[in-house]
Amino acid sequence: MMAELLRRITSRDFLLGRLDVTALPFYSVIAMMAASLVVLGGLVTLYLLSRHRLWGRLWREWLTSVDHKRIGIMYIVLAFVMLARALAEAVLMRVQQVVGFNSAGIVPPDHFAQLFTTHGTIMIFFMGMPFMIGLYNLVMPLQIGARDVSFPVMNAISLAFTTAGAALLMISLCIGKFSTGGWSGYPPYTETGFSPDVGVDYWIWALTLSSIGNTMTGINFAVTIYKKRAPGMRLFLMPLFTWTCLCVSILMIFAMPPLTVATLMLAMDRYLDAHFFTNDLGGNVMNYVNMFWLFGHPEVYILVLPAFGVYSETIAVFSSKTLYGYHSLVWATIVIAVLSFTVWLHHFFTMGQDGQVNAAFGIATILIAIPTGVKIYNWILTMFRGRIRLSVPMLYACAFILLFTVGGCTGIILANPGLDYQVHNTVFLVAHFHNVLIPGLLFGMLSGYHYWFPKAFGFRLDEKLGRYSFWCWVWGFIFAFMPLYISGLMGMPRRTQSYTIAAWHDYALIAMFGAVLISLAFIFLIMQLIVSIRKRHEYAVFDGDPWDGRTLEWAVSAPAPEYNFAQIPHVARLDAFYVAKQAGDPYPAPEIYRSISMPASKSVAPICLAALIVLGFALTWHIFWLAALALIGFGITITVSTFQPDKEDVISTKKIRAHEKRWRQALAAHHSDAATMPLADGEQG
Ligand SMILES: [Cu+2]
Repeated sequence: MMAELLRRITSRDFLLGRLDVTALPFYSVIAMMAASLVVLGGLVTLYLLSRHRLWGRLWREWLTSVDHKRIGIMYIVLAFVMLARALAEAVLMRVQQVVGFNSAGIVPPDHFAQLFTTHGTIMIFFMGMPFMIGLYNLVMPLQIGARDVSFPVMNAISLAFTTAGAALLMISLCIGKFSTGGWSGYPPYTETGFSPDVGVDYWIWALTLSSIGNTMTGINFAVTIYKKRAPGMRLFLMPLFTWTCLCVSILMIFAMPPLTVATLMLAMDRYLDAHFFTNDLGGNVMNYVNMFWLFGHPEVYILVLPAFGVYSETIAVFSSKTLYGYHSLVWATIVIAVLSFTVWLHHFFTMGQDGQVNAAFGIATILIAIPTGVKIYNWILTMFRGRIRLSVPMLYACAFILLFTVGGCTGIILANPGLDYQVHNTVFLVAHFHNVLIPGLLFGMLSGYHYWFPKAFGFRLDEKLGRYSFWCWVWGFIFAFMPLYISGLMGMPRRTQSYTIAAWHDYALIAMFGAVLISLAFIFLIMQLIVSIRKRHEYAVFDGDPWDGRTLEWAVSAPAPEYNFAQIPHVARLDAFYVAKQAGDPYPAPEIYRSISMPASKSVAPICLAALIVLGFALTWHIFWLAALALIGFGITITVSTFQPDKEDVISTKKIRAHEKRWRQALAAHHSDAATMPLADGEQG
């Protein structure tokens, strides 16, 4: 294999590898426009940063920061940017499926295949994962009464890995192409025989980098939860959101490595002719398929459990009630996490194993409905006879309960191998997983976004625009995906670019209308952000508890100070902060203020980011000298950083006392005119 590598290195253009002028996206007008948009967007961002002289602040306060709250916010910004692109691609695909009836339409097949591949890859790895990791980063250390995660520098480096993967996806839009092999990248199609160009290589390195980052995040979060809880906080006193974080972290530790291994083995097939997954020379496609779904099914719960965590917080808070059946909810979460490793084969019921095997995995799949059902009942019973406030986070929770249940039921249909033979590879499946992942991931993330935004930035988001966006999401989802159940039953294959069957056309039209509504929902979200920033003084919630919260993150100012807690709280029971509020003493002043040491900013993460982007790009284009340089640069950076003693910023007693004083004055002012405060009136009646 080494000889093969040497031959590859010497046979191509040494300096530029496969890179030449044909890499520019001249193959389609739409791709050209998209590439121009990305370049333009990048240039405008650079211009604005320079004009407002923000480079220094960006570097000092954000890029080199190891503060879990700032890292969390950066993850969420990444998720929103990538969501914008993947939504645009979704609309384009829906338009194509309308105009592609009896016609070639506007998007050529090769470009259409890139669209469904990038859409899926982004939504899973660069929208869903960063969004939920971002929320956990922002909130989990506060919820357990910690000052930061266990490994703050590694946290920043994990973000660098994920961002490097996302950057490769954006670069692929302008230089070269992306994979046409779908988000799951099945060989043998993704082997060099069928996909010789750079697309699959972009996909491989984007996924490899992000999966390594996610494994590190899993380790970091799990250790943080085990080791850094406030005194008195037993595991069964942790808020549900933190519980889901623990389960998701363990899932990531076990599920991400199979993906890293699968993509690296595919890379060995492509770069070194290794034949792990080819059809000949002893390779076997099923090796890939099993490994991919050994990651892929737990991944569903890595994405859905965080949303379950968010809903468990928002439903309790906006019903002004203790979460119903806390213990059963925790156990249901654990059972789902364990079962999620036992069902991967349902992703390939039709791949030729015998009926006994299919039956076993079908039954295991249906079993997951039991703990999930327990959760749905717990949430409904939490709302029962509660004083419900229908604020935006709660609206998303209600929509979730209704819509997710429908998605769950169609999942039970698909869990039957016999039925699966009828609808597999049709848009019925597309309808099902969007029906699970939009209410069960995206709505959860948006619920959490509205809920914790005040904690991150110190002001609330505009309610009215939030509601507009919410209704567009809900109806957009219904119109975009419910029709696909019907056309799926009528046999419309997924990933259809062009067709001649009239019966599918009307449903495609309705689905396109839904996609337009969803883009409207996204526009409202952006408008909401702009309007809320403009009105930030009117919406300010410096005292830190805008929703009458129950958990520890609401017991500090908003935004939280960099050290989180002037004095680490002692936790003796569930909802301790809420109970203390009822007793009239929620904010005990520390007897004595002490100075606090926090890990100082470190430039290792942004350097790693640059090295990893170059590494992925150079490997994709076979520029091996550059790849070697980037890898060596990355190695040296990490090694040097490891042996450098971590510096600490000492926050003086004076500074802490000043912040605490200002905050306590705001608290006192709030409580003297509580009647005029919006949205916190649930408890006054
Ligand atoms: Cu699955």
